[in-house]
Amino acid sequence: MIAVVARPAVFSFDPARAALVIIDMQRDFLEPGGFGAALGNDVSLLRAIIPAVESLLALAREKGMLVIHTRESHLPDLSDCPAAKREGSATGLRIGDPGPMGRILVRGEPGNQIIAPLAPISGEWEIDKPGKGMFYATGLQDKLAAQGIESLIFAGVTTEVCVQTSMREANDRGYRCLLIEEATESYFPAYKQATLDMVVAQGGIVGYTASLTALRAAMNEEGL
Ligand code: C5J
Repeated sequence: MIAVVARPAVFSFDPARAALVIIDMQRDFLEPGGFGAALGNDVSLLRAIIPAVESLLALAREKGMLVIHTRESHLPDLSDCPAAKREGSATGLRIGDPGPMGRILVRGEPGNQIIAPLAPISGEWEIDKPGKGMFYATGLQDKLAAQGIESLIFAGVTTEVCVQTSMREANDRGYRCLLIEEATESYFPAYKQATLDMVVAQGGIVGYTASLTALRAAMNEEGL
């Protein structure tokens, strides 16, 4: 077992039964000229974590851990996009509309691709999710069960939306969850901090958080 110095307490996991989950590091949320920027968000905040997520991904690959990449995306006919989600934005930009990088949040469009430095490689899982959470309408739970996965290490964007929703879904399904602090970000820094605090409140009600340094130190200590 690997023991990571974490909040609110030490997080222990078996790397053979753990996966790294990188949430929604897709071009539309991170690149200038994408959907996120078109909504008026400062994408430089999210871009700042790219080196940390790259390091975390390299660590997981080096240690032979399962890696899962998610994308928030919808089918081209939008049959998996509820009307409430499509109509929900007050910005005037709707899912499926033509955006700066192709149709907004539609599978296969340029803006829906994972950013180049984090591109999945062979053997890594790619999960297209129509919701905020990674378990909703994806079949992921069965795939994880078949693989014997018990612990999930989270990174990605945005902390308070798709990352937190996915962690809460995972927590309800019995997974041990660890969020890597410098590998997640929000367009609203206060929301990131609030989410980190919420996750670990009440003795780790949703899970644990730790620095990448602490995770790396713990994995190297075990001589993996
Ligand atoms: C959002 C996400 N913020 N990946 N998606 O709509 O958090």
